[in-house]
Amino acid sequence: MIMKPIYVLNGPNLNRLGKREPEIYGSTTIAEIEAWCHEAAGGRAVRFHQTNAEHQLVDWVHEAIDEGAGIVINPAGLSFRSIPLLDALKMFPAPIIELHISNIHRREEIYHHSLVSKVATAVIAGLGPKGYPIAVRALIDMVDKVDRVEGG
Ligand code: DHK
Repeated sequence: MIMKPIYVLNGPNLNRLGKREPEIYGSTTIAEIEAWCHEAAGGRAVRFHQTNAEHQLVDWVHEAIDEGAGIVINPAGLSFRSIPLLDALKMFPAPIIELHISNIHRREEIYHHSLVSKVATAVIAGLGPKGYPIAVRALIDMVDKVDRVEGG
């Protein structure tokens, strides 16, 4: 059985990880995080993307709707205001794990209400960059349960 890839999608400013507010986001770069995700996937295909453009993130969600088994998404600042991203994620038929490096609920009020959480299967916030491989493992466990049921 050919297993569909999982998507790890990242929103604006995450390309600056490593230099960006290290006291909040740590010093790990997005490239290091991508490597961790591939390693955590244990051979399952991972499509890892980052963009500063809302429309590109929406386009990747559309691609995942057609080709993906599950999504880990750090929408970054788009978490709180993007109706287009929410509308795209509503169409996604499989598990979604929303991830934030920081604990957004301990930060400024503007970061407290994620629209994406309304459609996420699970939310991880505050584990730092190591949240990514944890999210990948958790998503694969969720998806494999579905595959096993469907695949028999
Ligand atoms: C990353 C961002 O860029 C912020 O806009 C979010 C999130 C927090 C994170 O913790 O990964 O509010």
